[in-house]
Amino acid sequence: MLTIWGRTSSVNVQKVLWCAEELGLRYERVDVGGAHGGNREPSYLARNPNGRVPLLTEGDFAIWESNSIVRYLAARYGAGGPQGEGALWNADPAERGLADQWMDWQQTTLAPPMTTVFWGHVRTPPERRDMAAIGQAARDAAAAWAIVEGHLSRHEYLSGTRFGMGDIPAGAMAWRWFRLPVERPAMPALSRWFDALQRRPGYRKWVMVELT
Ligand SMILES: N[C@@H](CCC(=O)N[C@@H](CS)C(=O)NCC(=O)O)C(=O)O
Repeated sequence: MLTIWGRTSSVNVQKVLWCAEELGLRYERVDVGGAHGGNREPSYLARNPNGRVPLLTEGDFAIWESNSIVRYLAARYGAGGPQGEGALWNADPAERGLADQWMDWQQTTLAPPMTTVFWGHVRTPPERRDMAAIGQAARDAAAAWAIVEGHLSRHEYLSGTRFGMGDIPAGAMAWRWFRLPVERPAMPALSRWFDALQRRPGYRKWVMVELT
């Protein structure tokens, strides 16, 4: 049985839950992290020494880091086609490499400013907000989204011609971008992609939730 460990308010947990829905997987979920705690327990740390969520376990196998979990699920359960292709997985090394690129980029470039904006507006009381830092992060995030806009003005999806694993990490963050009270420069291709994501049942179920 697949078990996804993590609170549903975490964007990194949302990626994994959305991915599992895309693949039509059966899984159980356990609330861990935030107010639920549990992620500093020795039994949890034994499987995820990083002490963060999400964690995915499958029997004795344990894997953490959200994007690695998405890759694992896509490769294991979404690659059953005759050419090794599948629902989320592209067998062609070049096309899969581009999906990997967007996944790594989400972690390294998009997530830092988005995290500052999200925490500033959603998880920090108004009197304690550093508005200068939040404003700068919002501009940095807008510059990062402009890179996505450039790609999406030439391609249907981040993963290429069809939806794939490369769309999941940035796609999960897009919901926050369009909900947060920030100035968003017009990005028509980004909006078109975001509209398409909102029609996906797994996205609706796990990502399109109130920001908390
Ligand atoms: N790079 C990691 C980041 C994991 C992470 O920072 N998770 C946060 C939630 S988004 C966490 O565990 N926070 C502590 C907590 O929830 O108690 C990943 O993508 O999985």
